[in-house]
Amino acid sequence: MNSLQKTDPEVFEIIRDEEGRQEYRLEMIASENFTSPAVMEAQGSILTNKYAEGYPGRRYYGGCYNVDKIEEIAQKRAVELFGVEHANVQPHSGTQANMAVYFTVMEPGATYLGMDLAHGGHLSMGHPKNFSGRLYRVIPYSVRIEDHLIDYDMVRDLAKKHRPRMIIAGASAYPRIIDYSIFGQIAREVDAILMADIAHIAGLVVSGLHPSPAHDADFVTTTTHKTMRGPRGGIVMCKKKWASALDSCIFPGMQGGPLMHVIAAKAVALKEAATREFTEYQTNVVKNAKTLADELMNLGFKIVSGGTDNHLVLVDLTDKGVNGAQAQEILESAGITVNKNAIPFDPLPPGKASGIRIGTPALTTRKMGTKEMKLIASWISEALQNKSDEAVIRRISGGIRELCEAFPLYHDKKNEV
Ligand code: DSN
Repeated sequence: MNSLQKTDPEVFEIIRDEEGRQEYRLEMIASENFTSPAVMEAQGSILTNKYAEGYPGRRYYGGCYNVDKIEEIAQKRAVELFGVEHANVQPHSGTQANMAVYFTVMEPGATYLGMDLAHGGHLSMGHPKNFSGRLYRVIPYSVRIEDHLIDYDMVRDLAKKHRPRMIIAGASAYPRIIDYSIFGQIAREVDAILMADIAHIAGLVVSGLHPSPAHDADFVTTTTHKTMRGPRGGIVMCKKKWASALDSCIFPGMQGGPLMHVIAAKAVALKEAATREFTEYQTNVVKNAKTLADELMNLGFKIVSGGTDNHLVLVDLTDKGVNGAQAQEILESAGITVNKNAIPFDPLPPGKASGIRIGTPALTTRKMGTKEMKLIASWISEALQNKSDEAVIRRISGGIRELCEAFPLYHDKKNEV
């Protein structure tokens, strides 16, 4: 960091402040995580200097022989880890990965089915201001009112009625197992393409803790951060028959030069994800989320769907006298970072929302376990009940600081520097 400090002390100081925030507060955004020092080293490497438009062996620039090897390693590791026929590791993000699939299989105006954003879907699955909602006719499906599980009958009925070109199985705020075999059956019944967006659960999928869509889906998209714990970025995987159309859709179709430093970091993360330690980590992520959900229920909170099967918990605050936005702010002041989130059939607009989404991937990376989850649940409850009591919030924030000190972040990295 020395040269950054000299060249740009302003940016250096802000990064240092962010280091403090990450170190001493509880990071519970379900889509965030802490990458390994090795991933950051690859991402911060001189590969950022290289242009490499095209694909390994077929570049538009000279001097690509090293980055070719890196991209081939990343592709091979993705194919092996996810058990797929083809992988493109160039998408800059999860939304770009989804866009690549849409552009590969649909013309503007085509119809697709996606999970309703208000029921756990993602911006790139049909938000009216996103390309996904502006270019296509989106038919949203939702969860059932009685148990908050995906309404597969509704998916089938809508698919038969609208005959979509594509069905998307995937979500960014759904705490339960997604049944890809039912989605696959429905897609086959109506001759639609099935795309699974596993951005949130990819780490669980490769660790065998969530069923894999590799068999049923024509395309699988993911991000490489979140539970995968790699650099920010995306990957698209598909059956062989789509490989060449997909690749040319990504380049030259929608992206220019790939970010080779990020692709190197993806390769490192994919290697890490193939280890026994990673499977143990994912097992603990789920264990921690279940403990958090149980403990919050013991403390009188309503949890969407009555629990969780994965890395996240969706808390329904409708009977707590605070909305999601207020809860996010109160918890932030105590030192717990979460995000406001719509709950199914939410009476409030998304800017306020009636829930919060809490995830365990980042704290589990710090090696926190079920004991710490119970403590955190009690702090969440206490903070929300005593929102105007500064002494209580101060006490909780002091407890959080001590807890964070007991589970230091990146201590190995600091020793290396
Ligand atoms: N914004 C991410 C999330 O928080 O779920 C998805 O891209």
